[in-house]
Amino acid sequence: KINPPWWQSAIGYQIYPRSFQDTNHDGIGDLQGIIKRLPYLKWLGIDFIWLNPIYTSPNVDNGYDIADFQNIASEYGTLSDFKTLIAAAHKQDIRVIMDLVVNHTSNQHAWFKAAKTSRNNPYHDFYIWQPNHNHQPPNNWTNFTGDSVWTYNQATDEWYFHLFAPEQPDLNWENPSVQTEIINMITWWSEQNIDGFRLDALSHLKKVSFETPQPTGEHQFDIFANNLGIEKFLKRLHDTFQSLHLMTVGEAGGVHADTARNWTGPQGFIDMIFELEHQSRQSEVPPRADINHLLSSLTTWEKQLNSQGWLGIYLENHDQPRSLTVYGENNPVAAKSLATLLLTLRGTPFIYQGEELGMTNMPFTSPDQIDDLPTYHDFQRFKSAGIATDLALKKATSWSRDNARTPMQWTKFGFSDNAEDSKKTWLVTNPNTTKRNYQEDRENPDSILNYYRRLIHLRRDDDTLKSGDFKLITMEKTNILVFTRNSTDSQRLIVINLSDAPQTISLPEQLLNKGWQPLIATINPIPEISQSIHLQPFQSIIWYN
Ligand code: TEU
Ligand code: CA
Repeated sequence: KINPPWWQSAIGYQIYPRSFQDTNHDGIGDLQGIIKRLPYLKWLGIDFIWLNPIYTSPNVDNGYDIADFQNIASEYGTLSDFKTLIAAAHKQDIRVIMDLVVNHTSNQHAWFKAAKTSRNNPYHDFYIWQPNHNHQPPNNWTNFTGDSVWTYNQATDEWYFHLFAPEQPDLNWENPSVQTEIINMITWWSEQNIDGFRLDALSHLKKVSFETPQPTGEHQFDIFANNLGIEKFLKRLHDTFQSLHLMTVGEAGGVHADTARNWTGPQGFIDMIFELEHQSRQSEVPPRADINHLLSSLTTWEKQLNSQGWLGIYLENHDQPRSLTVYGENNPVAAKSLATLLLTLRGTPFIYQGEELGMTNMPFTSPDQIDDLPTYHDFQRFKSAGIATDLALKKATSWSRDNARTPMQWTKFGFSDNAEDSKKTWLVTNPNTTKRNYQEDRENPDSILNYYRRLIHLRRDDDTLKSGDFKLITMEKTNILVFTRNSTDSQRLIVINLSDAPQTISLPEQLLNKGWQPLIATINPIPEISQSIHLQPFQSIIWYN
């Protein structure tokens, strides 16, 4: 038997550096803060961390608009702090992966500043341009932020292309010099001893012909994802990562389970894939995601990738509202059931900072509290449609990315140690930090945090949970998932109730009399295994044999 690569038996933790831990009282999280919390991550049982972008950036999109790929934003610290962080993490056997944002740069990047000055500038062809005719954008495509993909540039009398904000011009991957520059940059980071990359917006690198009509409705963005020809770019990146021994997890919006085998698996371009299909997108008040959609897409991916590829499993990240709010109506027991789902599927689990504390969406009370630009634009759109301020704010923020970005709740003051500091954080602290925070929850054996920790350690020591096959047993009841994980000589039976009602499920004949022993549950006592099992609201259970 070949030993699996390290990342297949690892548990990941996503850090949003801006909100993780402030150490110099400026209201912004920093690298020293991450160093300070490494012992916590060790205690929790984490194997590696993924850092959202910490590069020099004007922060139009909180670091996803990079002005200098090879420098650390001064509010986070220095390159020397970064080296200290890597060394300290490695000393504790915690690996570090960075965010690689190469679909676009900031418009403040030296390349773009040069590119926009003249059609003859050597950097002009680093970006994507179309000539100007009658002051009309070259086509009518809408980008991911809801605006035109085109912005006019006076100096060259051209339009440049951007899938995100106008301050994030897309790189021209057809240009071999762009590829070479990016590969040099990756190599440089590898020399700083990092262990891998999360690849941002990876499926969007290849653009289709600008004559292509844009579909409407749910397929609107299909023309931006996984386009024919992307293989060339991915192959070149793959060869680089492979030669540098860097692990990769690629964000692959618009890639579907049936075609994902080209992406991950033995023949794939990346080690793991972040699929985006299980997410719900809506702006309801209060925000409620479709749990059956979550469970059915996750199981579709699990079945499709069994033994042929590897998923990065996540329920939260910096782009999504808090899972406990959208799937669990803020009921603390639901957080434990969500933890059970996250940590028992086949794939590498990624915990997003604060998820393990049961952090919830932020109850925004004023438009000044909004940071995320798309959220602010939504708010203005609702207002100009005549919706009253209060409701417009609720609608714009119920699904906002800001919900996941509020400061980490270490103490009753959030990520600060005192009341004064906690008043001037870059983004508001959720007021429920007074009741739900690390300091209190670590001492409470029944806390969400301690349930996470037990489950994490259980998975770490369990080869069947780490690498056994996934087999769906049933999903026929609303908001309930039953599956097994199977290795040659052992099985795990996992029952997850994500409904707020008591439920009775029936097990198929072939699963009875298997010598099941209870392992852990979100609520005790654990019922006996029989043809029918009664579950309490949000009760989830793991058995082993
Ligand atoms: O998000 C990318 C993203 O969500 C889209 O590319 C997605 O594939 C598409 O909406 C699917 O329909 C990443 C980061 O996670 C996000 O924070 C950044 O704002 C964005 O890229 C731009 O860099
Ligand atoms: Ca700071």
